[in-house]
Amino acid sequence: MTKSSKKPPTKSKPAAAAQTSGNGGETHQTAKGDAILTTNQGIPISDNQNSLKVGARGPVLLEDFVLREKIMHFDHERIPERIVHARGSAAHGYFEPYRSLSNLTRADFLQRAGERTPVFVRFSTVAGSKGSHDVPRDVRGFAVKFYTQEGNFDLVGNNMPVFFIQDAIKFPDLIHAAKPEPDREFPQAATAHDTFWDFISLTPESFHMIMWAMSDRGIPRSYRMMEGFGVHTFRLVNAKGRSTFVKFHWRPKLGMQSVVWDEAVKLNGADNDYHRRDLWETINGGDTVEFELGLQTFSEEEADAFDFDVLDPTKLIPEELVPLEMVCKLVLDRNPDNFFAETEQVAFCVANIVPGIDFTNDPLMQGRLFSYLDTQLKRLGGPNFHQIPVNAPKCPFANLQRDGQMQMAMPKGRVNYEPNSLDPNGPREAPNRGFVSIPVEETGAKLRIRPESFADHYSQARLFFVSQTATEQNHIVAALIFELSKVETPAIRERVVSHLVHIDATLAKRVSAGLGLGTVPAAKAAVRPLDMEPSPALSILQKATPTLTGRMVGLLLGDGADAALVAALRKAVTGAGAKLKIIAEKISGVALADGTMLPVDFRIDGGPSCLFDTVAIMASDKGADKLAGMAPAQDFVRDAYSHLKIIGSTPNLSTLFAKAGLAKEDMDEGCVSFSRNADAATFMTMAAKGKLWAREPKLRPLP
Ligand code: HDE
Repeated sequence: MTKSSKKPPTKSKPAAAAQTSGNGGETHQTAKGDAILTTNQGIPISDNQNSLKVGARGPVLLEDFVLREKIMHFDHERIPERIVHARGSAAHGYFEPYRSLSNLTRADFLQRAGERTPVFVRFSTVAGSKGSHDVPRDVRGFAVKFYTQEGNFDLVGNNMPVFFIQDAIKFPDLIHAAKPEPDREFPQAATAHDTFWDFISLTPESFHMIMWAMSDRGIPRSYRMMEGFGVHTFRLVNAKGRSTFVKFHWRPKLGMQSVVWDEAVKLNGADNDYHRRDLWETINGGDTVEFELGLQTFSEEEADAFDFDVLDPTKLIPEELVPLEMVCKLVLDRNPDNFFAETEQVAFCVANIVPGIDFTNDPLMQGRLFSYLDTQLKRLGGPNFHQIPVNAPKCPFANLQRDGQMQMAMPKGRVNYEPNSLDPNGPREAPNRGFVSIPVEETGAKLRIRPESFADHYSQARLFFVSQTATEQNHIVAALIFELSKVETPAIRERVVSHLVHIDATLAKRVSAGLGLGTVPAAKAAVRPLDMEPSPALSILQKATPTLTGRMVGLLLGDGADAALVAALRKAVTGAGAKLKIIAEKISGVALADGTMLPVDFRIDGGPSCLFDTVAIMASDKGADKLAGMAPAQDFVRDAYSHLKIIGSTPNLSTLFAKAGLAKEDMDEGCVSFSRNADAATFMTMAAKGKLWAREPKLRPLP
């Protein structure tokens, strides 16, 4: 028994927090207007600190309904996490067409230029659990719920335009293989292990997606800086019933940006919530997150003429073949009020579609049409999850479905069936406005078979690889070597390389050399791969334009830095639409040469350089000496250099650079000296170009 437990009972009375009731957010208040705590039954609670006991030290009574209700509710706070895409972050916003798309679709929300439709968008990783880190090498989910006036349309996409498998029946196998291995439950949120690559090596259709996943698209810098895709071919159907095939593309306003692998590894340690925080803080700070919607539209006849099948989700349509028309914008401008109620409970469903949009026979999409409703039933516990505010349509909705767990609606009257004559004002079918599936004719024998037109597994993987810059190709080589070096079974490594041979001979040779393998014979290919025209649109770097908008600049300050230099940098950073964060020895502030104390955002060991897009370091001579002796400052410089960042620094920091392992000859064009205020502009021009790729081969040589 502890001493304190023998003390006489105390009654603490901190201010009671407002307790809102579940129904409509009404707050229970005292006569004076102070909010009071109540149970879920509305009974005022007199003491929220002590359970009901017999005497001060006696047993707790079963009749303590306040305790039992509170603990019962707590015990049930968690719902099953998503089997895939468990970790995600979301935001509210709106969607707005630039022009009417009535020539293509009768979808109500696409008829009028400038008309806003509310949206809720959830970004996610795929493989990791809810509490996993934000920057694993992984695909990212990009799911958009449009609350249109003709019901909810969910475009449940990814940040890559193709997928690993061609048929939904393989999805459980793919995900089992990618998730932690079942006997040991590791590795978490990582594909670098035997079971994943075993499955991949035996599934040649996955190799196009593997090229994407091993590219820098697998390690985005921010949810704000990645593309999104609907993946499958959909249909748009206009008022005349004419159907046009369509691929949906999201393009980030800030341009695409990724991190380098070592940066991702360090980010996951430095800030587990790197992407979540980035999205939240951007919107919380009053900025918006914007994307454009682009459409690739094509007819049935055009589709028939392609070298690939548009129903095959392992294929994309090169933009050079079907150009992209940017038609709408998506603006995210409001964070959720409550993560659980909104981000966790949001239920996307590929089958949520509105009149004017329709499905195709893509067998992956067909499987998804079943899966999402089924998974929501499990996660959200019953058939009424559409009534949860984040899932409910924002247009009137009515039918004769009734009852079920957690029914919140209160239908009146005796009529719960249709047709009926007893409720003439009840909901009726709408033959003209209602959703009508496009009457496609389907015939054929009942078979478990893949079409011949799905048999080419390597041509587009090759297209992707040859469309990358040398730097981006190096990253794919490095990623494959990294991942396969974590695979313990040599035969799996070899089998993967046997597929790479079909994609690109040098790619296979380089990966093989990196793994210490000799010449690996090619796997058996169903169809000989074709050489397609390279598509620059598939490369991040070929599309990049210099910018620092929406980026973060980290300024490490030692004692006594020049206030004018700091001010010049701040002005340049703000002018470029970026944010400046100050890192220093103490969180309480850092003294500048003119005696002013500058507020600090990060203590030095909590603000490593991997958190920033570009960095600067400034100090007085004395401050520079002190920084040189601090390991976190040395790491700050070493990592910034190794992550190919532009580094601005005052000239007195050479000892710090030397201690970080950087000799004079390592000082390249990415190391900018700050001696005059005007140097801030030179630094910013350099930094806007992004990473200094020329530095990379010397730091991370590859076969
Ligand atoms: Fe999903 N997927 N998926 N998926 N998916 C889920 O639904 C599934 C696929 C995607 O932020 C689950 O609510 C099957 C492709 C996103 O809440 C589940 C197949 C694409 C999200 C499910 C696929 C996606 C999910 C798990 C193969 C890109 C997160 C929780 C046939 C076009 C949505 C849930 C959110 C979530 C099934 C393949 C995107 C189990 C069976 C291809 C963005 O229903």
